[in-house]
Amino acid sequence: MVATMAPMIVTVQQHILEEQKKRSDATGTFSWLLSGITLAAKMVEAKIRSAGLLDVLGSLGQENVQGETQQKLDVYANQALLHCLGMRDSVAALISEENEEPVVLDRDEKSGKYIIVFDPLDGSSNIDVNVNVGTIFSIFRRPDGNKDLNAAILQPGTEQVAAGYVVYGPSTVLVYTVGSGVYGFTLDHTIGAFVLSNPNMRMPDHGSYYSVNEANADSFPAEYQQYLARLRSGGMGRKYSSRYIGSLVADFHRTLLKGGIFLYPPTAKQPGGKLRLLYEANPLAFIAEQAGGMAIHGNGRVLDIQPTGIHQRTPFIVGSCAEVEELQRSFA
Ligand code: P6P
Repeated sequence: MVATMAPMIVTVQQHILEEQKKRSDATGTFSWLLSGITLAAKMVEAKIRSAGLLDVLGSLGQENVQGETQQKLDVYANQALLHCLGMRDSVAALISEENEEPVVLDRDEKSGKYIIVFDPLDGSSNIDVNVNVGTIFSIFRRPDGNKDLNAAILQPGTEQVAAGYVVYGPSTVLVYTVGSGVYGFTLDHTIGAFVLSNPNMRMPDHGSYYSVNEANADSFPAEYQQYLARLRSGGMGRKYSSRYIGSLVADFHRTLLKGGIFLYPPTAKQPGGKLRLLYEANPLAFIAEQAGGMAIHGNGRVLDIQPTGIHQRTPFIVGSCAEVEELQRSFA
């Protein structure tokens, strides 16, 4: 009796190594970096899974650099990522939503080759009501010969070499791109590894959902109000439903899988938009475009924005080409 092989599984580590082989500058450093992210994600996931049983729910009674109340798990997730990535050589700097300034690890431009930007736990206020939350990351290479680390940190999104997110939900899914397509991996607890579950993810050309916080609608610029009115009235030739979870990674993941559009326009309270460019909009825009979708900030492409600060915000509209192009025409 010939033993049958278990069905072939591909872990995220194996997948990254395969992707690395396709690249002329493959050094293996990059896959080592990503393994730091997947390790931190497993640490965070373990805490979230048992959050109700441990004293990790609720707030710490202090605010982060954004002036937002820090949840206990925000701090834990941030420490996990700083620890796991800080141990990786070749990292020049880590930029986190939770840290006012970059954490500089290696100023030498010959050894400190990568800059990693992340939102350790986006949507964390939803944890206490058991709603999906996520980790978002973006990786840049430090330009050869770069002497000004700050300039290397403030590169436009087009310069990202990798981006991804982990959505902690009914299952824990890691989605990433290194610029040659988008791949999804589901955490298999029986082996403790992220296993390929969504090869070559494509965003549908159009969808039937729109996702926006309607409570802010009265203060949206006119183009957005007119666009949403057309969506609601079937003026774009199809019926739409509204879905808004209020956790960016969850709203984005649904849009990636089902199509449609997610919008966080300028509002009276946040005229420059609420979502952050470096560790929310850029990585998700890179993934959306790699999957055949689009991401704009109004009349321009998110990835083209030249950052001026590590915590700057931007209006963020992402989704299927049909829906995003229709909005973009309003700004022409
Ligand atoms: P609002 C969560 O706080 C977050 O940063 C994103 O995850 C989410 O998309 C957005 O804010 C929700 O903001 O103003 O609709 O509650």
